[in-house]
Amino acid sequence: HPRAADADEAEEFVRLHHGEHPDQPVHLTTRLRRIREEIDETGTYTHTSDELVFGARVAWRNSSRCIGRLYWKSLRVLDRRGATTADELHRHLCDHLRQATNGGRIRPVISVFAPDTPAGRAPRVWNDQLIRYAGHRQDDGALVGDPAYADFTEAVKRLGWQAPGGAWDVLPWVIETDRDGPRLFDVPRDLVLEVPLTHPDRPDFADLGLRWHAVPAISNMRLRIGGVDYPLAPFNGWYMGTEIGARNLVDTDRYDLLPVIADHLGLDTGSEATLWRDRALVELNVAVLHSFTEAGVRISDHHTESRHFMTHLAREEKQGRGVPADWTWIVPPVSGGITPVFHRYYEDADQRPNFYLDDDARA
Ligand code: HEM
Ligand code: NRG
Repeated sequence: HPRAADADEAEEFVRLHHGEHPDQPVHLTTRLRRIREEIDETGTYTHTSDELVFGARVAWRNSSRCIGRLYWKSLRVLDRRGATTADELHRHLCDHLRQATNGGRIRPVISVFAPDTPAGRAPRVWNDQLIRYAGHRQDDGALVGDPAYADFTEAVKRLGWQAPGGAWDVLPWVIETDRDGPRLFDVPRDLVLEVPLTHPDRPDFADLGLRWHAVPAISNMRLRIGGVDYPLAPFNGWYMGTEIGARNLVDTDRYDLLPVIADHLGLDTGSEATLWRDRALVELNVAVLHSFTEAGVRISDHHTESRHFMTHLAREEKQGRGVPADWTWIVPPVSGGITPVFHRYYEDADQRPNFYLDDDARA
């Protein structure tokens, strides 16, 4: 569904950009008139490089579910609007991973591909993150790998993916263009940094064979800037340890590992009141943070990230800006009450630019 740009939203965005860059050489009323003309003629308009960079950074700043926003100004923005073929897209996605991973010194990066316009549909990837593990349904009903990806795994198998069948198989990319339809691409192994999990004071923890990938790179959110939709704009920062140690490896509909870890630690699982789940959970989170740090892969713990978010709130308020935030996402999934972000409430608001999931009712 090709889309026209919303002229009022364009104006609001250009005014915001101008207001935050008072020394910009671009004349506000001239730019506004040019945009109106362009939309009248073509149904859309093209962002300048400065507008694209600012728009992507502010979309992060406005992401009310994200605790990591202190660094919003440092987002590295790769302008990939010119890429059209699946091969070009593939090369740029590889380059994204290379620049983001940076040998473990992870950098926040976004790659912005072509927008939807009345002239044509933008390219897409089917993957919801650039790096994820497959989930293989066995004949006996058991599941090997990440259950959250069982349907996606079946879809890529139908497209011809030859799955190794292990618990940690990195899923291939499905890149879809109007010209070629969906095409499968393997993610080059050397671009996927992974960390095997070890525990600082339990040498045999490594025997569990657990691991996780270094870079979380969301690729299914639409970036909306000034009334223009960029359906493919994958972005990444670094992990907060709890995302891996309290959710991905722990949720009962994900790797569901607490019973395995409790058993490994020799905990008494006979009664909930021994808090064996909580004890296993803490040791797993210790292992995640320890392993990433030892491997030289940037990660942060939920106490530090919560403090940084409080700093962000203060800094933004000093700039005269509110910080829209969703308490239910900001508060970490372990030890909520001993982090400062727990002890207050937040205003939430749908401020633009922003990132949207396409089944969102909003926008
Ligand atoms: C969500 C941390 C960078 C945009 C989150 C969540 C965490 C987090 C913990 C909640 C995830 C969950 O519960 O599943 C961080 C950290 C970063 C970072 C530590 C390090 C720099 C970024 C960047 C962007 C971004 C660079 C965009 C440019 C978002 C968005 C969500 C989110 C849109 C909500 C995702 C959704 O609705 O599923 N972030 N983030 N974050 N973050 Fe960040
Ligand atoms: N919980 C998801 C990732 C969501 C976004 N988290 C970030 N984003 N840290 C997971 O893969 O566990 N980021 O851009 O850094």
